[in-house]
Amino acid sequence: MTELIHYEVKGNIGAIKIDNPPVNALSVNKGVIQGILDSIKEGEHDPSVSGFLLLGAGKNFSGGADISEFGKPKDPDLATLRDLLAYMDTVTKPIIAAISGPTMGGGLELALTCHYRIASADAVLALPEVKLGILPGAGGTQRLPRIIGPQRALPLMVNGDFIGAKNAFDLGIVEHLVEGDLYDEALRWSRRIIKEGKPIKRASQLEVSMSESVDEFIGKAREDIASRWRGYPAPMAIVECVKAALTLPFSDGLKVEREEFEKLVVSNESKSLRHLFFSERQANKVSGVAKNESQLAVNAVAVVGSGTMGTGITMSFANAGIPVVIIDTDDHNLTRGLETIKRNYDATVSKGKLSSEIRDKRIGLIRGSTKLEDVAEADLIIEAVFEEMEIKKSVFSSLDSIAKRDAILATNTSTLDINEIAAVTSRPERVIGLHFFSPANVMQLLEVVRGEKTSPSVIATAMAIGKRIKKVPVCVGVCDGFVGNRMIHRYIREAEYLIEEGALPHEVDKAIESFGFAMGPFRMGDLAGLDIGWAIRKRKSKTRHPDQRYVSIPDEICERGWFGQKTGQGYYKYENGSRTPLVNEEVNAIVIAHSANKGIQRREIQSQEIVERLMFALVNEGANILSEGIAQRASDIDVIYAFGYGFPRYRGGPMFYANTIGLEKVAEGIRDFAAGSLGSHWVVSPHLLKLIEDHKIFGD
Ligand code: HSC
Repeated sequence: MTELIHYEVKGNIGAIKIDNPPVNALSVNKGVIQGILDSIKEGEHDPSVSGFLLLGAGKNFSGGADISEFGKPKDPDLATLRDLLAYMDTVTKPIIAAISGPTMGGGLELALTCHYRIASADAVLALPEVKLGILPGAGGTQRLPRIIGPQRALPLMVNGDFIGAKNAFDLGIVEHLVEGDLYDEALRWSRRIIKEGKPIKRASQLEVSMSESVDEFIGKAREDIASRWRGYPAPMAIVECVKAALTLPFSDGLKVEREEFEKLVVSNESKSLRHLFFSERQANKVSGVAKNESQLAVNAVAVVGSGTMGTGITMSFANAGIPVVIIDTDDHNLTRGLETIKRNYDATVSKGKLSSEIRDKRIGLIRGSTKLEDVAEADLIIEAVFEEMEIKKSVFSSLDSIAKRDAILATNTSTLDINEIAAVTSRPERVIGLHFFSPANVMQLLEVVRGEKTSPSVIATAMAIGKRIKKVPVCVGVCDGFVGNRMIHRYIREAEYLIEEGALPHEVDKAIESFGFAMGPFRMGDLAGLDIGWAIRKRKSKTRHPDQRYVSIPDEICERGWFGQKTGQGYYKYENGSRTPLVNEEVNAIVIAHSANKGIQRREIQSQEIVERLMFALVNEGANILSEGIAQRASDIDVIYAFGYGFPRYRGGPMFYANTIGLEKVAEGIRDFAAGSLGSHWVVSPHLLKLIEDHKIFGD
């Protein structure tokens, strides 16, 4: 038997412990499932065994099927999860699952097939397969509706929600909650069940019923999913499985589930989502930073600057329970910043997403100050002042003289050279970039920008603190715009070229939104505020080469005072404070006149060209970034785009998408664009060409 399963007979109980760190994944090829099956079979034939206890070693029961085995050959001599569960449904002695920690996917399906379930207080249950583009494929779609009813089961599976032990108990998934030591209590409880002669409860034999008509229930679910999950096939497939649970015998329902699962697991959507699952975890591994690198304790944070970024960053720390002082030497700005924070929290409370107690607790962790000296107690100081090198340098030089010797000095710059900022301090090894995205309290992405001299320990601390405040941290190197913004500039530039050549802003947005982005580039600009880019362009205008192709349409829009949603119009019109974008005919006229002034013959541009030009612009720049070592790996870029820029997750990020469609196709497309009359700016990235030459793809 595999070493990953420990089987011992404790009195009359056959105790089976899954011991496959780090999350007790139910691997086929490592023999984990076969080990459980063998143990149960052994106990079935052992007269001294009256029942089984199934539990996980370490911190959890099981994180589910081994995701890394999807799409790979399975050892035909070893049992699959379905084999195991089918056998468990025939066992004549009670099986009790003792659930602890994350119990997910196939792990929960295994528990649902047991006859009783008990859970420790730290247990977190979910059928999160939908997040990987698949569905619970080991009977979960048939058993959960039978245990808790379809109305409760369906949303849990469609959203992949995590629920705590108490919630699971209230729903009836778990029969008993354990306070003390899980193993001891589980043994005691199992013996009691057996002694009392409690019946074997098989979920597969439960009646599934509901008061509402099945057609009505399923019809509503289909409607809801069609509107909420465009581009994601798994949620609709889950509905079909639940319908099967409601209308077919258990064994036929399993067949439907299996068919739907097999279709999904080979889909590009699922491959993309699985790629992002592993990529997000891979991004935690930073070259030159050991796994056990020493970290600095961060118990107090200071944020310098109380504008949009400063307030959002402050909230991110308070939300994670970390005390934070927000500093602005201008009293008026500070008051406004603190009011913004309060308003944001109040809005969340009024939407019912936060209790007033938690709001008060969070606000209680935030202190405002007008004295820079108040950074003195902080372990981590994040500067979020105006994006101007001289201002940043002056702030850093002051911080260096006030902050504790071992404090980390971080900048939230989105463009400036961190090495230059670090150079004004006496501790460049403790200077790092923490590039938050607006709104910083909402957006998940955090670019951790390592300077030339940033120490491994500071990088490790920054990555850890990023996770602590529930961000997705990705470590990148220094260049103008780092990874995300450097690429997005190419994308926006291409969108501007497209409107100069013949497309209208709403046509570009429509094509990109149909591709799967939540918002096209022009709607995104309107939301972010067009004045920000305008100010940057004005600053950079002195250094712009006179021969460089430059689209002045955004400037012409800004000159009219149209900065987007906040002024009621930008590329679009927004009537009566609404956020619904309406086509702005005046902007269309500006665009058309602009092309005429430049002598550009406008042409009809198909959405395929729009999508390809914008996507290839991202991919090509991503390839350059990789060759310069600014991003450590292609998958890091995908994580940045999925978590920070609304790239459709079911396409896996720009680099994965390029792999999906083929790198040759990308290079060919770029060559075609370059051959066009206005395409001289297109040059295929040498890194992309090298990959093609070597028959490789991004990530190899
Ligand atoms: C599933 O169960 C399908 C079923 O319906 C069965 C279908 C039947 C098919 C039959 C076919 C015949 N597998 O996240 P962390 C790794 S689908 C493999 O940092 P945490 C992870 O990559 C699965 N590896 O830990 C990382 O590796 P690294 C449904 C897995 O403590 C390491 O573990 N389950 C893995 O922050 C640590 O991960 C899920 O979707 C897995 N299942 O969070 C749950 N899970 O160190 C996915 C993790 O090398 N997992 N790893 O980078 C999670 O959500 C989180 O990992 C936990 C732990 C909350 C479990």
